[in-house]
Amino acid sequence: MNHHKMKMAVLGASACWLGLTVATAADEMPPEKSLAGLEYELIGRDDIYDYRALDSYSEAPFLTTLVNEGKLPPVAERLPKEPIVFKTAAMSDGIGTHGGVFRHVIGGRPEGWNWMAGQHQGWGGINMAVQECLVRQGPRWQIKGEDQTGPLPNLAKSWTWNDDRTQLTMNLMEGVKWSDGEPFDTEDVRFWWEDNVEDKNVSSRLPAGSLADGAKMEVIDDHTFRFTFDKPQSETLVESLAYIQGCPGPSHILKDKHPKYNSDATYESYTNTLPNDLLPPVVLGAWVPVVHKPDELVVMRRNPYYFKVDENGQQLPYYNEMHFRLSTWGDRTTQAVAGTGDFSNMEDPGNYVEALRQSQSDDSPVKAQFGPRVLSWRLDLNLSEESADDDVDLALRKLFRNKDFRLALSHALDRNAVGQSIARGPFAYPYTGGYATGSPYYDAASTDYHPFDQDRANALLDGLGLKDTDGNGLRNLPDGGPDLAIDVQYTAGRNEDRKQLDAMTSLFAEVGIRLLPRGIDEANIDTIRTGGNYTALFQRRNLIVPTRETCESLPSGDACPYFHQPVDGKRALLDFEPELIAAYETFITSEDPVEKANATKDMQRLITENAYVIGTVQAPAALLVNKRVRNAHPGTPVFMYEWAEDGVIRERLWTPADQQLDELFPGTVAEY
Ligand code: BQZ
Repeated sequence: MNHHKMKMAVLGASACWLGLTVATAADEMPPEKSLAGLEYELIGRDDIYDYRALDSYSEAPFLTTLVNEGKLPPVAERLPKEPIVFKTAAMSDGIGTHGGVFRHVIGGRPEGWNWMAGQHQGWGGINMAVQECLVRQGPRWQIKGEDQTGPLPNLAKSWTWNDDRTQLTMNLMEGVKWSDGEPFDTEDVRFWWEDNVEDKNVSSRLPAGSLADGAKMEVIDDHTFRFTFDKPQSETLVESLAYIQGCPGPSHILKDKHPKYNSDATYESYTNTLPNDLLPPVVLGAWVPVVHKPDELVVMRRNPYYFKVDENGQQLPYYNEMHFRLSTWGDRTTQAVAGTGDFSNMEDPGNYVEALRQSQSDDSPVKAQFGPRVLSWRLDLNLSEESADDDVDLALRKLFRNKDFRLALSHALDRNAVGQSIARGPFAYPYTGGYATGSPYYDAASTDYHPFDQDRANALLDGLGLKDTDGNGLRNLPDGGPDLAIDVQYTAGRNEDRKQLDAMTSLFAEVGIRLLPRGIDEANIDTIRTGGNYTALFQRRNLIVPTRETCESLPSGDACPYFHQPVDGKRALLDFEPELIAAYETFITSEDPVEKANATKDMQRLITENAYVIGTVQAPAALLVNKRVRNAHPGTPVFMYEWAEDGVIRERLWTPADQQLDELFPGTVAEY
């Protein structure tokens, strides 16, 4: 069967120069076989939680002791007027009981506690255990289609639009407190926005100007604030205020450290003002870090001020303690399968066969079930000419900015071979960029596939005048330049990344291009990515929902995407980037579902036709949760609107008393 569909296209400049007639072909994606086996019932948007005052509240019993000793105010005073109330009917195992430990294993290391300045806490659910955000996306996987109108509320309990949708007024929960007992209010939100997001000197996760063109914020009162936009926006825009972009930090701690309020401070000192060994940080999250042993363990204790309860009035979370063993991502799966860890997003296809085999037996501590393909890997070429380090780098970036060059790389990839290099079997499916097939926005017909075709790759490279001038088997940069060698950084600790890079290195060598892979520490890869400090970067990225970590994949602001950043505010856009910017804008501004869907199809087409990134493969993932853990809904996907750590709603997980693990620090909470 031949799926190829030919289409005439405008001739590339290089092809004209050679006097060749080259038609670019839009190839269709090969048929996909899904491995997804998740089953669940869809529920209404308000079925998971609401906001209301209950007649009475209770707390983890050890907290009552602390209250009696005068160390904490009574629970009713620690909770907001109307806490978030998790509904029993939506809990797969029902109302829980306090106590015990939940054990995570992660491959990351906490960078620091100042997430407002872009620092991460080590990923794998540790960021999300300390940060709470204006709205929430994770649990949306379970919401039925007609209720998929936008994000779920969280710190912002409600919001309204003016008639022409140029103003968004958000109402914060009243009486929420930080883990040190100080009030959370609009001053924290103002500080987050004005002095972090909109301050270009701070590497906020929501880069300045990227929420929407000309967005401004004003405070109305202690619990009300308003965004004003240049153009009408849609409900979709509010999604951008979920994790990791819309999560305020403690202004009462941070303001004094910020250069705007402290003349002795610098932006560097501000970013590093909450180093990873300074504990406990002040958080809104369900657990507070109390111990950090580098490369070993982070221990967190329950936050006595957490603003959520169950329908019996029991304050959440149910677990008293959370452990994050600082190991490797591969070890996370190994330990979950062995039962020494409670949770893993199984995301290295190299482990799948063995993990599946072990989890089949009745006495296995975990069960594994695949979701759709949401993991996708790609090579990001740095498209910024302005930030090139030297002449060779500049020559490379000029090539990267050429569509024929990017397409040549893409056609040089035998994606089946790349996939088989990480795991034999049916897991990997080709990926040429854009939305992964598991995304609600994926459209196969708008996806340009780039089949493995070395002749085509060679013709494109020849067309660019890239010849092997010194006869060593590698093409040379133009004008008698050195060998065409591309330095590629990747996360050293991820086997699945390294194996793909090995396969890519030999495939690119076959068309005369050398890849020079350089493994980077998990702790540094993030700063390298967001700072655009690389020639090329190979990594797993999830473009599933376009409003999430948008700057990774789309030109949502002047300094986005990360792989095409300006220098001193200047950059030369590629010819299709304005169209991509327009498509994203339509997506966040339009209220017409058809227009929105077309905008995501446009994004998909523009990204893949132009090989904006060089995608390799995409694979499904499986979530592993220990069977002691209750309320882990069996339908939870590893990733959909957010990672499973958010989607599984950890504050609502529990373990029956007789199966609870011993706590390392029973009877204690963080002390300030
Ligand atoms: C999941 C996730 C939760 C970041 C990180 C990590 C960083 C990226 C990405 C994943 C880890 C886990 O992913 O691999 O399964 O637990 O943390 O946050 O790869 O390097 O920067 O985007 O989320």
